[in-house]
Order: sequence, then structure tokens, then C-alpha cells
Amino acid sequence: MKFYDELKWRGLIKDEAGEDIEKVINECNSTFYWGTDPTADSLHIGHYSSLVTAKRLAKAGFKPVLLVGGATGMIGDPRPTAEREIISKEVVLSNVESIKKQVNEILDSKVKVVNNYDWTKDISILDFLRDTGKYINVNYMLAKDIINRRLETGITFAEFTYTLLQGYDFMHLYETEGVTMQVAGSDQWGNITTGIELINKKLGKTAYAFTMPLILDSNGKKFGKSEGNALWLDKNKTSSYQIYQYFINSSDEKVEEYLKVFTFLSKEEIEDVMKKHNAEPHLRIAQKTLASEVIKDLHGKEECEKAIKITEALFSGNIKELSEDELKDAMTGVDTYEIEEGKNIVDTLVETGILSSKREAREFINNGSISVNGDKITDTEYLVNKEASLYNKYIVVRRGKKKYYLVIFKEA
Ligand code: 545
Repeated sequence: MKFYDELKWRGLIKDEAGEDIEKVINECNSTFYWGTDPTADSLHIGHYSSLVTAKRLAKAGFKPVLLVGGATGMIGDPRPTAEREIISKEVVLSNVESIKKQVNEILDSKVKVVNNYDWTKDISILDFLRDTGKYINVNYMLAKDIINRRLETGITFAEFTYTLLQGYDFMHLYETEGVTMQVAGSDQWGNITTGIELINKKLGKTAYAFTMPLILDSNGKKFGKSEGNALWLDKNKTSSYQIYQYFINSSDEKVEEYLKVFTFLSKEEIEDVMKKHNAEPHLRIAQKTLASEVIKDLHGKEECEKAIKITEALFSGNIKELSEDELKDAMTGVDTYEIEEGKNIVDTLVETGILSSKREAREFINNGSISVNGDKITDTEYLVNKEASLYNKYIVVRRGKKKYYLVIFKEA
């Protein structure tokens, strides 16, 4: 299969620019760029879909340039809804450093990472207006989807100008790095076409681009948020186990699409996985493949094994086999309660609110539905103290088959 057809098959092409782009993509030898603004100190899963596409192009032979927007990050790409909060220069520049490191690790090849602050900071306003502003018509800018959507609520001059900055970057990278193509999510289409317009009008050259469709979850929401929280790509902010859980919970209707977008498995491999999956959907082969492939690519094999180990331990209840670090990862996001040490199990369950009355607590215990740190509790007088804890700290209560709670002791 030709590379262009593969990208189409994976569902990675929404908008495209440049008449002979199919040919350019099939040749797999041009230089392209992908950019991101340092609005946080880590990217999250929402950005990963297009970064994976950048990695896919790099693997196929394209030369990647990754841009971190030290300059654009100080202005803010207009959102369709409202003006962005301005971020202090110090924070932007420190985020640049974290993100540079991160994108380098994710692409794991000798990629070039650039910062648009380097070539933007010394341009004078007069030069910018003459060399860039004069080539772009305001009417043309107003017609861009995102700017247009902001006309009702208002948009500052700074955010209105943003598209010129990104357009200038494309032209600058065209001239200095031989970048001929830009790749991004579909929300970037307006900014990308500004660049193509500049390259065309000012340099008299043709540039290429394609954007990826926005990835949605099965509820039609933006992909990559778990209970409203971002899933960070930095494993110190979001553990591999949490990301693994997010992917493993993908719905049957979405899992094939995600395998195509997020993994480097070939068409044959994905078809094979789906065949096995569809024969016995309850085994969730497709979801397991998806989750482990993503963690392997993102954080490496060891992190993937750890995520699987935690998942299995929580499923079987054998949490004693987890190390302290693994236990911490396993317990992130679990309902946590603080109580005094040395209470019996019934009082512990009621005072924390895990169960609502002593009668209920005794009932659950008599039914064998309560376990502490993996051991089924049968004695209603069982003492919840330091000796019963794991690593001197954690009391992991399991209620029924699935529901976990973490109890920790109040400092005396
Ligand atoms: C700036 C200058 C350039 C080229 C690109 C940019 C950044 C671009 C932008 N991109 C998004 C982004 O999100 C914030 C990251 C927080 C750490 O705003 N104007 O920076 C997202 N991008 C990845 C995809 C995207 C896009 O990083 O393109 O579509 C999300 O999937 O929203 O010269």
C-alpha cells in the first residue's frame, strides 16, 4: 500500500493543501514540521494523536522538524470560545524546555527541535508589518473559521495577529530548513493556510499541508480526558497505569479507529487483531493490544509491563505483590480516607463512609465481600492498625469484586 493510501486508511487526513500532495506524501522524503505551544509543562493525550502522525512520517522517511512556540505561546492561539489568559514569560520559557525534552523523547530519533522565539524576538514591529502584514488581507483573516467565530464575543488584536506569527514560522522554516509541509490537527487549518499564502505570495513557492480530524470518544467528546482531567504524557504527572486504563476502557465501536491512529501496527496486524477480537469480544483483545502498544511507544516496555501487572493485581485482588511505587500508581484517583489508627474494621468502614451503618458493615463482612490489603476479612473485630498496613501506610479496602478504597492513618 502506498503511504498516502495508508494515511487515508488510518483516517489521518482531513484537509489537505497542495495539488500534488498525494505524490509528495508517497515520495516520503520531504521535510515537514509539527508545532505546539508551551501552554503547560507537558503535552497530553489530546496532542498525542498528531504527534504520533509526525512520528509515523518520520519512520516512513520524512525529515521532521518539531517546533515549540516560545513566541506564539506568549500570545495564545485563539480558541473558538474566549480569549486566553496570558502566561508569564518565565513560565512560557520554562515550559518550552520541558516540552522540547518531551517531544525529543517521543520521536526517539535525531529530530530537530526549534523554538520560534529565537527568530521572532528580534523582529521589529515595522519590519513585521512590512514583510508579513502587507501580504495578508484582513478580509482573508476575518473569513478564517476560528477568527470568524470570535467576532461576536470579541477578539483582541494580539490573538487576531496570531495566525500571522504561525504563518511567518512556516515561511521561515521553508527558507531556513527546507520545510515544505506542515502537519497538525484540523483546528490548525486556518493558521496553516496563512503560511501557505505567505510562502506563495512572498516567495512564489508552493507548500503542502494536511490536517488530522479531531479524535472523539464514544460519547462524542474530545478524546483524552479522564473524568475531566487531562492525561499528561509525562509519566510523573500521569502514570503509565492511568493511561493504560484509559485506553483499555475504549469502546468496541472505537477501538479499531484508535488502533489505526495511535499504534504502529500494520494494516495486516490490525486486521488480525480485529478478527480475533470480534470472535471473542469479551476477551477485549483489541483494547489490550491498543493499551499496551501505546504505553510501549510512549514510556517503554518496562512501564507497559508494570501497567499490566497493576491491572492484573487489582483484578485478582493480590495487591500484596505490588511494590510501594506500583501501589501508589494503582491508588491514584481511588477514593481516599484518613482515619485514626487502631479502629476495628466495622468502625473503619462506617467512619470513612465506605458503608453507611454498622449493620451494613457486618453484613458485608459476613458475606465475604470485604478485603483488606488482599485478605478477605471474616472477623468483625479485625484491627486496622500499622501491622495490618502495607509499607506502614496503606490500607487498601476492596468492597465486592471491583470497588477499591484507600485508607491512610492520621498523624498522631
Ligand atoms: C505554533 C506555531 C507554529 C506551529 C504551531 C503552533 C502551535 C499551534 C497550536 N497547537 C495546539 C497546541 O496545544 C497546546 C499544547 C499544550 C502543551 O496551538 N498554534 O499547541 C495543538 N498542537 C497539536 C495539534 C492540535 C493543536 O500542539 O496540532 O491540533 C491538537 O491535536 O490544537 O509555527
